[in-house]
Formats: sequence, C-alpha cells, structure tokens
Amino acid sequence: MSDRAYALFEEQQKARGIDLDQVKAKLKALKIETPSWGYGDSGTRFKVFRKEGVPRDPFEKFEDAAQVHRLTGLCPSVAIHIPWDKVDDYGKLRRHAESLGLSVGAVNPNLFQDDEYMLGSVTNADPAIRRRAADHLLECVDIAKETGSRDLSLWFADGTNYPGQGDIRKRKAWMLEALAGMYKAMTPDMRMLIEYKCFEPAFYHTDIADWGMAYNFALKLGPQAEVLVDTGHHLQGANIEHIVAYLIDEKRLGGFHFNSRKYADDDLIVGSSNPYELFLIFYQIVNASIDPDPGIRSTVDNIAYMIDQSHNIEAKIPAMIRSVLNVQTQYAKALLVDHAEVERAQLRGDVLGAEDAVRRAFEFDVTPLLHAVREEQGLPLDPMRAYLESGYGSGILARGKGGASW
Ligand code: PSV
Ligand code: MN
Ligand code: MN
Repeated sequence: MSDRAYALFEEQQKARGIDLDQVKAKLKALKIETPSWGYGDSGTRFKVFRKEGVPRDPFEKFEDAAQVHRLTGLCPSVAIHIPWDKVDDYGKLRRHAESLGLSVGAVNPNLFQDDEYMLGSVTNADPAIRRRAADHLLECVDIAKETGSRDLSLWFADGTNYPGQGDIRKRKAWMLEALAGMYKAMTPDMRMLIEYKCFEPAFYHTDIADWGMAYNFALKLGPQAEVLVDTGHHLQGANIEHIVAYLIDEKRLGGFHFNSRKYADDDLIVGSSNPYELFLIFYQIVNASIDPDPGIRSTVDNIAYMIDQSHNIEAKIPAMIRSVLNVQTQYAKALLVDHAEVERAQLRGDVLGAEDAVRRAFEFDVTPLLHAVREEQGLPLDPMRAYLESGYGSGILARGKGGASW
C-alpha cells in the first residue's frame, strides 16, 4: 500500500473529524489471546482429520502461537486448557512462553471429557463426582498462580437431555457452590470469567444457558466474577451486540471467545460468516470507551479478547492469523464511527441518519490504515503472506502426523 493511499485515507477521515493518531494508538494497543487448542487437531463428531505438523505438546503449541504474534503483533498471550495442556512443571511452561515473547493467558478447566461427568460435573447428583469436579477447579487456580495467569475461564457442559433427567434447581445450587469454592481460592488480582451456552452437548437444558444466568452467578459471587461472551453460544437471531452493551453497562463483561458460526457452535474463522456482527460488537465497545463513567471505561479496558475456534480442515496457523486480522479489521472500522454524528441523529429522531452514520464506518476500506500501523510497528504489511513465505509451515512438517488434539 502506497503512501498515497494512506494520504488519501487520512484526508478523508480528517474531513470527518476523526483523529487518526488516536485511532492508531488504539489499534496498537489491541491484544487478542489465541487458544492453545486452536493449534492442535480438532474435528467434528464425524471425524478428526490428523494433520501433519501439528504440535506434539503444549510447548510446541506456544511455538506456533509465537509465529502468529511475531507476524501480527497482536497476540502476546495464549490460553491453556487443562488437562489438554497438562505439564509436570507449569513454571517451565511459563518460562518457555516468556522466552518466545509470550505469556500464559486464561486457564480453562475441562470438566467435559471424563466418563464420570456423563451426567454432569459440578452439577452431578453424586457428591463424590461434584467434589472431584470442584477439586479440578481448585487445581486450575493453583495452575494460574504458577503460570502468572489473571483469568480463569469457565465453561461447563453440564446439562440434561430430557425433562426430569435432573433437578434443575438443585443443579443451580450445586453450580453456585462450586463456583463459590473456586472464587474463594482466587487471589485478589484474578478474575473468573463465566461462559454460557444454550445447548450442546446437552440438548434439553444447560445449567448456564445464557448471559443472564452467567451474570446472576457473577453477581452472587462478587466483583471478580464476570461474564464471557462466546459468539457461537447463542440461539439463532440473538442480538449479541445488545448483550455486550448491557454487560458493559453493568460492568460485568469480562471477555470474549470470538469465532464465527452460521448454524450452531461452528467455531469457524472469526468474521468469516458475519463480519458486520463483529463490527457492531466493536461499535458498542468503542462507544462505551468514551463514556463519562470511569467504571465503564475501565470495564472496556479490561475486556479479554480471546479466540475460540477449531480448525477441522484448514491449516491451523494461517487460520489463526486470518481470525486475528479479521478482528483487527472490524475494530479498526468501529474506531471510525463518528459517535457525535450518531447521537445528533438519535436526538432528532433520524432513524436512517443514525443507521447510516454507523454503517458508513463499516464500509470504509481500512487497508491503508492497517498498513500504516503495521509499518510503524515494524511488522509485515501482509502478515498472512509473510507467514506463507516464511517457510515455518513446511518446517514443522517434520513433527509428523498425530500431534496433540483437543
Ligand atoms: C465450548 O463450546 C467452548 O466454547 C468452551 O469455551 C470450551 O472451553 C471450548 O469451546 C473448547 O471446547
Ligand atoms: Mn468458548
Ligand atoms: Mn463453544
């Protein structure tokens, strides 16, 4: 992209009163966490396709993640999932991450793959199974201490398939009991991010089915508990940006799991299906970032942007780069909304004018802006191309097939 393209873009945005220095500073501050499990093999219930070059252990997952950060400058931390990323020495994993210019991000307990949990983990009717599940949550707090992680990111598969299979209200109490035990074990600087999902693997009821339930648990637990919005976890047609605005306003939006979906929890590359939805999510966030209430601004500053996607057929590192760049692009566009213009239209009841002011930002081509930012940061202008030309992808083929899967 030439200097001329940027000069034109700058002129266009200046004429709209957009301060591009501020926009650039915000883009440079954007951090997106990638998930360790996004580098391993994954699949559907029909098949897991084994890929050559997939990391064989958590250490190699961090090495792959380091490539994404090296080329995009956006992904300095990596979420881990326990026991998928179980290691003997978490201090060693932390040092390995640091040696690659990374840190260990959110710790995700896993209470959904053991046979014992078929009828639930923390909401199982059997107290011994509940205890085992609660102990795993405590183990994850200890791991977070060793890895220096701030966030514990919780998702429970717990739910039932048929009416009457479980006592919904008892299960609610057991859920709260488990969360409270974990909350008590956290250090004051840790956060519990509670993820919700309305379906799958349980198809009649899920114990934390929606944002309202997650929010209610967070309220009961205390200020260190917040809600995590996974974009693939809603019923069709849900207005996710409304949920985002609501939770920010309540100062309880802790983070995101970004992914794209068309039908269910598809976990596809972020922004591949509905980039406008992603833009509208960021529009709400950017709008809240200029709120006069410092509490709202600090909620926005502390949002953990995380990717949660799996790659069944596509190459994993480039897929991750694509997702990260798509997030950056939609954030950049949202930074171009003229909020004063939107507000003026709202105040005069100009429905089309308000909608136009928001949509227009989405329609700008932000390529010159992103190139300028990358140039100033010493990054490749086209991180995807740089990756494909780097030879890293062919180098890792020596790892062979049958690496880690999630
Ligand atoms: C569940 O669908 C989920 O979104 C949770 O975040 C899990 O930790 C992740 O996917 C991986 O299975
Ligand atoms: Mn998720
Ligand atoms: Mn999911």
